[in-house]
Amino acid sequence: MIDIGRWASYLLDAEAHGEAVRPITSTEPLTRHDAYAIQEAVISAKLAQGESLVGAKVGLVAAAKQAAMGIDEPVYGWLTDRMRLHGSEPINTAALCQPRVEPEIVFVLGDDLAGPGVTAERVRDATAYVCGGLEILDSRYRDYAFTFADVVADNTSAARFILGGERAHPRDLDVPLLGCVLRRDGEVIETATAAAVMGDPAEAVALLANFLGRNGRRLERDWIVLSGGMTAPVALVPGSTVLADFHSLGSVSVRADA
Ligand code: OOG
Ligand code: MG
Repeated sequence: MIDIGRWASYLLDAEAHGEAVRPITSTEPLTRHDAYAIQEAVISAKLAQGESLVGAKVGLVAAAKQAAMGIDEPVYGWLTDRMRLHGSEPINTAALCQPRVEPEIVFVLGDDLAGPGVTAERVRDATAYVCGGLEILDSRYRDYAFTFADVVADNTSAARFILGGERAHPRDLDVPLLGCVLRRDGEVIETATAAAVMGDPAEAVALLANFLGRNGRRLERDWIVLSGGMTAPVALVPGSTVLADFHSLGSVSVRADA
């Protein structure tokens, strides 16, 4: 029997100390079910410490992202209020293990979305607005060396996120055609269009709602949903700034402490 609580504490300790650890599966095998049970225990512990749930994320959906991580099965995780960055506050990288940044199209919901049967069309109906965003990942496993089950247990590397200030309704934009240029200290590092995420990021949100529906959970009104990194992630090195320019949705940036 897997000790769910023990592995949840293992990951929470790594996060608290900003020190990456060995993947769980280097000690014992985990099923997909075990992995999501550990993730659930990690989130429950955060909620018990006073954090609140503000949304969810789907990941490993774009081909560039899957290739970068060597995993081709989508994953989901949870977002809490403590992960959200506002404005231009710099990130204290010393508190993190090994932050990386990726650009995402963010959906903020105006209605609940409960699977099964959710389609991209339903996602658009339930969306209050989309905006550009950056997810700051911070795998608690050394060098991001993990299996599908490890990364699921680790709440899919979720650490921080920041939303851009410009909003639009997905019906007023051609979302798959939204281009994004990712720069680090002015240099272009990655580029993509939103179609990199399952042809349309709304499809990834539908996938997420349908995943959750299988476990009796739903996406809720007012939640923030990160629809998946559009590009390979870039390292957030101390003293650097990563900026994503989104067509029609303005730019979002994150600065790391020197
Ligand atoms: C896993 C998280 C994946 C995405 O958008 O693809 C993810 C990782 O890359 O560490 O958030
Ligand atoms: Mg992501």
